[in-house]
Amino acid sequence: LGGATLGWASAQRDAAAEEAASPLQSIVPVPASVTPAAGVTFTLGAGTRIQTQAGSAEATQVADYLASILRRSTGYPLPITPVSGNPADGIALLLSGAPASVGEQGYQLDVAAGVVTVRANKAAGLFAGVQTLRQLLPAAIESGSVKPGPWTVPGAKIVDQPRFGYRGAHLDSARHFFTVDTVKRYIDQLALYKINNFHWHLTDDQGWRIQIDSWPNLTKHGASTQVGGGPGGFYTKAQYADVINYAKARHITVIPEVDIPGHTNAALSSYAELNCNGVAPPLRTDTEVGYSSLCIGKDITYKFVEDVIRELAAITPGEYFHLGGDEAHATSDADYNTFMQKVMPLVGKYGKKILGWHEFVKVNPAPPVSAIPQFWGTTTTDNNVAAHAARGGKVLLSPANKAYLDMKYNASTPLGLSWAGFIEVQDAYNWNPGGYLNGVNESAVFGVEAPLWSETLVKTADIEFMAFPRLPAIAELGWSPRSTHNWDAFKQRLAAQGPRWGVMGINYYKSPQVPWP
Ligand code: TNX
Repeated sequence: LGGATLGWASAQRDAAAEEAASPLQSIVPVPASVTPAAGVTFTLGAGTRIQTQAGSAEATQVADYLASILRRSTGYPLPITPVSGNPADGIALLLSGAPASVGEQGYQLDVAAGVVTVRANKAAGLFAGVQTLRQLLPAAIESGSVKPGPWTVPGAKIVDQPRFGYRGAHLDSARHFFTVDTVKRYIDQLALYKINNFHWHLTDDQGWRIQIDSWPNLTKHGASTQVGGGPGGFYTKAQYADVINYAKARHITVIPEVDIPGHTNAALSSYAELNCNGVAPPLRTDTEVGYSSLCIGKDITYKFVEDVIRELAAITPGEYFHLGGDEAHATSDADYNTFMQKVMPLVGKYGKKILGWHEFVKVNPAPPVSAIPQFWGTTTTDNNVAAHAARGGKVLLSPANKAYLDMKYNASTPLGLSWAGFIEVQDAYNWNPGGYLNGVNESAVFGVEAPLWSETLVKTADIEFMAFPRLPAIAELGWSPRSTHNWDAFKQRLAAQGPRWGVMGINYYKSPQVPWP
């Protein structure tokens, strides 16, 4: 092959002709452009070093991350050194020389016989390039113990950048409590597929999971159970900060969600004064929705909400705060409107922008145009969401019948729910975020997010079974150009991920739609 950059499709064909199962054809999400370099191979060896952009702590952090993955399975020392001049050996991570077109999150990856170079404009791009490099190495690179190798990378030039700046995953820690370690493991898995936002559902009817100093009974009482009646749990502020830092080192921003005014039984049970009748209801461990509401007419409700937003915003570096706002069936429309008009400005007061489940955009006067509705419906028309887009607002897409990772794959799936239907892997993949909702075209799409509700999920293996392989499908919809969308090609790439998940101990669903090796 010459030096000319080929389109994705022709690169696929040429690579297919040369080498049947090249890792260059198996990258998920598929890169915008891959140009194989025939006959060229880089081999990671005992003497390989990782060079980073001199003087960049962020680039060095990416190098540390890469080294920590590669050292485990190769056993090589992989020292990290600042680059000087034009790197001629090892793996180089450079914040120079990337095309402007790859933006802040994209990268260029060049694999030559002697040197692998990742170039990006920002550290986020280096991090994305490192995820691609991981997938170009043999599956055993993901092993937690030393393996023999050889550690080869096929020669190529990859130029890649995301379709949407926001690619999210959500986890419900309220219905069932998940330990910090479980959350971190999921965050590691998100990073592998270039997801850059973690939406953390921290409160619901069955449990309040985040320490709030000014309202201590929220966790003392409100965190003490979960669906099914187990002991529940909560995150201290220190644990929350630990997760935020862990995610940040993986270029993932944490978005906390406090779901109000509905989905609040745990809070109402913790403080009698938050109830209109002054009586605290018992804690709930069932999975009903739509029965609880904060008391819209009481002043203390807004003191409570402001305290929570203030304390949580203060420990949240990300731009967004998620207000929930869904399924407020126990709140009248007028009360919902009153509530949101009072509460939305509090998010701005503490320096954050508003995210919410899409119902909140119905309020009048309309939310600020910077607010983002997260569409979770099962229809392709929503007039209030379309009106928000018509005002110039952006929309986050999580259609429940496509993107909900808690829906069963089929009738015999042991976990999950089915209110939005069954979602096989092909269903999760076969939709176009940029043309899904009427009145919400590509330019109005903020991004894509895969929610994972936990009514039926209690442990890491459960999370993984529902997320894999659908999470990578949603990740690809968020990252890869629309022109690459092709189920037959995607299912092959997905199949090639299976052995990696095997090495990583990920409990994935072996969908019959995917030709697993
Ligand atoms: C609807 S999606 C809910 C959640 C449930 C979920 C289960 C949304 C905004 N609300 O409270 O956990 O369905 O799939």
